[in-house]
Amino acid sequence: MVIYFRECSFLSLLLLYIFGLYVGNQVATADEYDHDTTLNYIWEPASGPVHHYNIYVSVDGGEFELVGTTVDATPEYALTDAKDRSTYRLQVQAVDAAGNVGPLSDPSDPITVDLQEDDISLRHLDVNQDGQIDIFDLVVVGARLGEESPPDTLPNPDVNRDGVVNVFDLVLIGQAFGKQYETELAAPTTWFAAETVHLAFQPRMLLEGFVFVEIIAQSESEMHGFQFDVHFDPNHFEAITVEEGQLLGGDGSPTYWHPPAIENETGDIRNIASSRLKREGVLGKGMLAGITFKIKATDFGGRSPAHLSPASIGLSNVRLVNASGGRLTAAILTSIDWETLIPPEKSKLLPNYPNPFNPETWIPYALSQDSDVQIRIYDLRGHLVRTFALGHQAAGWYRSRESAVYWNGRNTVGEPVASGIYVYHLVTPHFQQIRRMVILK
Ligand SMILES: [Ca+2]
Ligand SMILES: [Ca+2]
Repeated sequence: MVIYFRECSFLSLLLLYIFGLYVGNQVATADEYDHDTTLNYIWEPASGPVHHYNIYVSVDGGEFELVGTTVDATPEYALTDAKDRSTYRLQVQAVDAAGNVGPLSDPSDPITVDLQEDDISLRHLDVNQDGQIDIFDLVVVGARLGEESPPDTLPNPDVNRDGVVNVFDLVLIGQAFGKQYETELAAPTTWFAAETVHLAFQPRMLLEGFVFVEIIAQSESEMHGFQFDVHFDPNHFEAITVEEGQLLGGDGSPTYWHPPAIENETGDIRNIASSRLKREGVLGKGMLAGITFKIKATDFGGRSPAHLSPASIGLSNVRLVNASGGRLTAAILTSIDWETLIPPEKSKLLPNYPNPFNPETWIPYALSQDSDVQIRIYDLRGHLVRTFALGHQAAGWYRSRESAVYWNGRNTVGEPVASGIYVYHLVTPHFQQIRRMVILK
């Protein structure tokens, strides 16, 4: 928004006293309205019995020409359709009911219309007109990439107003990410989809002293874009890189990945964001983004990350968007189980879950060293019911549903076993442990 404000004084005392139609001090302002510019002029009324005013305008130093009159004695005039880069000066002349005309006022100070000095205005970048530039604007552009977009389209994803929605519009929004401005427009109602997207951190060990933290989403609703900030404890971590995950582009759709800003001094990574560049959204489970951290602690010898708090990395400003620009509800599991990064000091067989169960359960365990692993299931009479030969496995934790042993409650020949107590037995060359579980039917 460009506001022009000029004031000039001009007077002719002689004419004032003779005609009473002298026009006093003049103030001119101009308001920008999207493409065209309207210059709104006001001036101090003439002292005599004014019927209306004549308006003379000079464009770019040319002659003053009569461009119109006011409808009555109200001392204001709107000069519409002023051209960008042109300079305007105004003179007014009071006219009384009998047709007597006063002298022309002195010319106003020149006003040059210069829309180009402002980059693309925030108002254009704010596609959904809610007062801030963020992923909600980006997804509208991403969903309409390649379309032509007339200037009067609302909302208009063609933020640079060159007539087509393309990557330049994406980049402009990306550059303004996080900016806000005052708007008198009512914010559009952001509706929330019924489905919840589950977000969680999943750490993976890289080389010793480095960890790769995935931000995983599980969505039963079509997701089109995301934006969030990550905070981390700068005493323990240094963020090295942030990379996009595969979820949004997993079906081969291109995406627009907004490179986030890493601030290691404060422990912030701001505006991690991406949008699909297709109309359709995507659902399922996968990584939104992955962050490589260096773990700073000097005592981290690959043994115990116990000094790391489960909340040492967190998410905020989470915005998940569907292809219609609707907001998906996010359920965020932020605590990180750092222990899973480091193999336990001793191998262990962990309680199966669920227990009791019918008919399926998961059997978790942990290995202190690389081992050949078997899990055997016996009934209480000592008969072997089922054997899981897991082969040679790396030291570490096997306790998620993806990594633990899954048992469907059937024996070696595929028959469902009877209700009752069963024993499960972890066997490695270095370690054995037995636990009990109960099938209730
Ligand atoms: Ca917006
Ligand atoms: Ca454009």
